[in-house]
Amino acid sequence: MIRLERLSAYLVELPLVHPFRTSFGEEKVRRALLISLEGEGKVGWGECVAGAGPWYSYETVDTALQVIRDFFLPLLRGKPIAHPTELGELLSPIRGHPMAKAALEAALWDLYLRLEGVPLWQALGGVREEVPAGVSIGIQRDLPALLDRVASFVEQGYQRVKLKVKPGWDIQVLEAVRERFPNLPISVDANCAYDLKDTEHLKAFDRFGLMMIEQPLRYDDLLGHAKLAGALTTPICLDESISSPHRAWEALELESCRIINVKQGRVGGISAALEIHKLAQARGVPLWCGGMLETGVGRALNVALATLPGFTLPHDISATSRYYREDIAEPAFRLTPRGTIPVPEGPGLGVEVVPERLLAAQVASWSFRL
Ligand code: OSB
Ligand code: MG
Repeated sequence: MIRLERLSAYLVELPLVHPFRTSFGEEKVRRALLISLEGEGKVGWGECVAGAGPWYSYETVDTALQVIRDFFLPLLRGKPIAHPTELGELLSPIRGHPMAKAALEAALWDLYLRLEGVPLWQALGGVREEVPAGVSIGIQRDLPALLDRVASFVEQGYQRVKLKVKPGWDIQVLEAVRERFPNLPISVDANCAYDLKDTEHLKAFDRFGLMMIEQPLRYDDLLGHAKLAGALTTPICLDESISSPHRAWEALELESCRIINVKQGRVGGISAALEIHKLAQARGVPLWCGGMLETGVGRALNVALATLPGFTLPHDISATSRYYREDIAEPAFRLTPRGTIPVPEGPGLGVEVVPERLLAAQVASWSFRL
């Protein structure tokens, strides 16, 4: 039994090495909320993947902090926990807020496994010690800048590139990149920038031999995606639309997608991600692990998840240096010459938060007795 003693929250800001532009905006600095749980003499860490504002999802770092403080804490107080999978039941009265729940669940798994001395990837049933790395490339100033960027990542050894697209930055982009890199595995991510009325336009993507088109339509439009899927040969992958295991089930039943991008934060945590893994495996639907420009804490969790057998496509898991000059956690993630990212070896998440770096990146912090 773990008696939890303290929950702390740290709002940090890390400047990105390169600004990241998508169809919904540009990020120059990653604002992240880190959660730590103390108990039985150890500390576990979790990262909340909510953004600074409600653009990718309705959650923000501030809404996450609020629900954790006002609604999660009272449910946790005075309740010893035998295993992290008990958290779902404890938090079941709370509707929504998957990213806030996921951050807490991550910290609990990390604490639990540090006490047990077991690495997360092993506890989850991982089957590989390194995962294939892809890289997500934001919308650039112009085509030459994009081509340079793609060339640099291909040279580094990434196994596929994902290009962010939107109306006005799509067909010409694909023509240019495909011409220069005829055999490169390429996917595109629209972050909801198109409409079902754009079906004819989207059909033009089919000739570029893309691995998939990610989230072309609205975040809540499973039916629209099912209709679009019937018109395209390029497989549809859903990201924003898969906000829970139940939504994954609906999407699979409706045939809204042939591939799922799993982000444990978006779906409500590790247990929810494992449920989706089970659903997808039963139907032979391939998964891959998405990213949210996480710090090393969140990335460690993504790497562990990506070792599961159903995660078969290259992930949005890139080297630390692609995101940050200096991360708050150690060791940094490095790309191998094989284009993979190795799983950290230590217990739990397998990375350590460096106190001086946390302090340097910190904007505010809170601490609550449990
Ligand atoms: O849509 O996959 C996305 C980053 C922030 C928010 C949404 C997305 C992304 C990425 C980056 O594509 C993935 C990464 O962390 O490398
Ligand atoms: Mg996406």
